[in-house]
Amino acid sequence: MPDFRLTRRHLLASPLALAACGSAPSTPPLGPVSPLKDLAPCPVGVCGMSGQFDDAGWRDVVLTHFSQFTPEWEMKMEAILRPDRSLDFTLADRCADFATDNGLRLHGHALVWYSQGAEAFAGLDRKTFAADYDRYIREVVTRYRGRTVGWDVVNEAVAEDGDGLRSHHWSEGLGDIDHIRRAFDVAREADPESILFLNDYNLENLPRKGATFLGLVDKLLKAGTPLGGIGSQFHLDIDIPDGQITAFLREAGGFGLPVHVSELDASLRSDSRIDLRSAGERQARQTARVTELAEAFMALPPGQRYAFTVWGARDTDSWLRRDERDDGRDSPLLFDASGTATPLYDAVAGALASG
Ligand code: 9MR
Repeated sequence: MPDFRLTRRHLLASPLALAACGSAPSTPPLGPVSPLKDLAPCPVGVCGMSGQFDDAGWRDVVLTHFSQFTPEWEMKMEAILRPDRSLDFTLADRCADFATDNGLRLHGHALVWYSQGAEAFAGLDRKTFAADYDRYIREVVTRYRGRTVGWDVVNEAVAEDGDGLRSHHWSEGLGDIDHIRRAFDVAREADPESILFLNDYNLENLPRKGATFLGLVDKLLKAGTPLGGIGSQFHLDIDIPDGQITAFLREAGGFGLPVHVSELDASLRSDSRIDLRSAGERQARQTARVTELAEAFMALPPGQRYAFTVWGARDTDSWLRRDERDDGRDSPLLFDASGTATPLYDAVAGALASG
């Protein structure tokens, strides 16, 4: 059996690694690259949508490189919850079957999210609101019991600017902290094995938000909530100061819980900012930040590395490419439209292989 593992030496000698050091890449990488899932000593995840299951190019990238699957939207209320609060599992089942049929670990995403479920729960008396909230969580988690390794139980609980928690229909109906505790308790009762995550974004980017999030983790644990894992999305800002990602991950790891890099992508777009840097300079910055993230993840004790998940297989699969500001050139992921490795592949492969 040939040994496909990438060594650090191999990566440092590659044109893409040179690009990361500041020189322009001379040629794109040639030929197939090593499967990420074979290089990494931990699960490597990807999100996907049921509409992609018949796309041969997508399947090839996903089944070659990844060992864990997060449904991009089919396990959210938008797919499962009908207006009368009955449940429709058609698409969620399709995703669970895709994972099972292809030997991928399944990560459930997401039970309670401030941005979903408001219409179906509007105008209910408190008793019905609470009962249907519990029922939703119980039925969804029970249906996939034994199939999910973990669930994002509450997604994006912290306020945008990090000043406390968000206010929304769930917090108004059941209380700020109480709706969170309740969701974890019901999920735990429905599935004693699945690891239950609190998941959020911009935690590395806004230290204040990171601190509020970790404060919430602490508070929940002290209150006996069955929170079992920390999910940090990492929709990365490539201009985040050096060291900030490492600092956040180190602190998050301090709880001793499994940590999930749950939705990595790194847009090259500058949006409203005036950016005079060349494309090469921005790419070098992007590669450096993703390298820092992957290395900081690998610095966690092995038992705490739940998974390193990217939010899409190919650049063209990214939600960022569906944004109206997109110019069709953003490359936020590890593979391009044709399934060829981007510089981010090397960044991630190098760090994961070193573990
Ligand atoms: O990428 C997802 C997109 O396809 C969905 O339409 C959208 C709404 O369900 O959610 C996107 O994923 C989000 C994730 O669930 C939570 N963190 C932010 C992600 C990007 O918006």
